[in-house]
Amino acid sequence: MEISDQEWQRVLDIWGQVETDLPTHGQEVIIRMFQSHPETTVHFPKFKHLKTLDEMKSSEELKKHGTTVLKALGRILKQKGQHEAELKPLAQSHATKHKIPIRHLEFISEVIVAFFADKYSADFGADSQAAMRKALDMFRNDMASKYKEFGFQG
Ligand code: MNR
Repeated sequence: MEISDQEWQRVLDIWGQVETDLPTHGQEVIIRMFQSHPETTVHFPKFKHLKTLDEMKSSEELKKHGTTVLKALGRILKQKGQHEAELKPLAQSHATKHKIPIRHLEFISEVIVAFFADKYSADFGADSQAAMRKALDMFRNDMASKYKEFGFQG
């Protein structure tokens, strides 16, 4: 899969805006994932007690997790595909410890694109959305191959 310099530029431009407040963006991504794909919550015993949207919004732990996820994703995207070093430990933990199916990585990818499109309607148009989708597809593909190396079919 080829991602052009211009496409990476689009991805990193929007990321520059996301990075101005990772906790708020991270919180929203996790909450949207839980709400649109409730089956993702099974991986998080630590968030089982959060029943309502208000409880999710008030959880500092959830916000902290969202920040961790976006921080890691940002580090990966900035490698513009040369992300082996960043991806490997993440694939290892998600394959062998958390056991997160690739399908669930697809859910979070969809959520990320939809949320940024809502929040940044002026600066994240069709071309930028397509570029971000390509970058997240690449991320998922590479996660899937690494999963297999770790013996997880995903
Ligand atoms: C932890 C990044 C998607 C479930 C982590 C950690 C990072 C991380 C970093 C902490 C270090 C570690 O354990 O490797 C990501 C990125 C994702 C992603 C980047 C894609 C953009 C998902 C999806 C999940 C999921 C989708 C489930 C539906 C988990 C769980 C933990 C974790 C469970 C452990 C949480 C805890 O502290 O108990 Mn993840 N993720 N993650 N992740 N992720």
